[in-house]
Amino acid sequence: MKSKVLGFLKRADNYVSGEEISKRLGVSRTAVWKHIRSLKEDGYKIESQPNRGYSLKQSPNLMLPTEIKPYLETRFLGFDIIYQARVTSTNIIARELAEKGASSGTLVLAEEQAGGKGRLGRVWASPPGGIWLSFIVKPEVSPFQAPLFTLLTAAALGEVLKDNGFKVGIKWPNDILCEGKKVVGILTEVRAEIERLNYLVIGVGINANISSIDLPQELREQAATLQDILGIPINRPAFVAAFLKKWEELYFLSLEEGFAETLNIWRRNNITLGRELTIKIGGKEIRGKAIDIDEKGALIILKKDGTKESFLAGEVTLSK
Ligand code: BT5
Repeated sequence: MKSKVLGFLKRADNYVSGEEISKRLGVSRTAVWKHIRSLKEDGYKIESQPNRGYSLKQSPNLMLPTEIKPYLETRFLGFDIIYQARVTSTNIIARELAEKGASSGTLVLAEEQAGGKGRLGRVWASPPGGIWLSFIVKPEVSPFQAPLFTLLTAAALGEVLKDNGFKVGIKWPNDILCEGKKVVGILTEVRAEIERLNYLVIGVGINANISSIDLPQELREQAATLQDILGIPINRPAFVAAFLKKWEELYFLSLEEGFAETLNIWRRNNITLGRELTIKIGGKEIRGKAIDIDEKGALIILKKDGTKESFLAGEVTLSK
């Protein structure tokens, strides 16, 4: 309802009366007034004049549900949005919600994370201006298919970044680079029994409207931000909605017809295949050439001795 009240204010050229909003939405004038008050608390600058009603003067540059919902074109993703300005980690919140039975598609968003998580306990720098989000999905698939959803997420993001004019390269399994530097990291967490996947939490970190000087010094060589590349900020709510739409499209396609097409999109946008690389996993370090990904999303490496080995996880360093 709050989004609908905001919709009236956004569409109005100037003032719109409380009476008109209340009539059109079928709610009381007091209810309208309460939503206006709540919007003001969220940071919307709304002027009220006794005989004219309300006029929206400025919207906050935040990832509020009321900013994202007007762009949403999904079938289930983002129907429930949990927004908090500052969190420890959106993945942690999404997992807690999933444990309490939150529905598939629940989206958690924050402006800033104090304890953003990478893989294997690594830290993800998450200053204000980025896109830090996690969502819960509950596909009826085997737990062994979980890694495919990281690739699906990278494929969807790659497409949306390209639509926005960026040249992207997906580095297996969970990074997206622009101009050779990391702009996106993906963290997929799984809750499963042996035969059944209970839920996935897909965490996505995008260095969107950040200047790289706001990233920790030690990351500046290896990380880039969309705002620095483009020279201007992106429309974060529109970008998030476009990503969720693309993600959902690949999700239904993959569940209905298998992951082949999604993996092809991943292949088209990747910078890993065909490259000499080192992969580190569990204290082992293997060198070789990446030749393909298989139907499980595993990276197939042709080793120096001519044998092949496939990896479902690992840390890849591309050779120059
Ligand atoms: C990742 O881990 O790339 C997964 C990052 C997922 C972050 C999202 S944000 C929303 C959601 N909530 C969370 O708490 N997490 C998810 P990994 O492959 O382990 O890469 C981590 C490494 O990337 C670090 O060790 C740094 O070297 C580097 N790094 C950290 N912050 C970065 C940033 N903002 N931009 C680019 N590189 C970064």
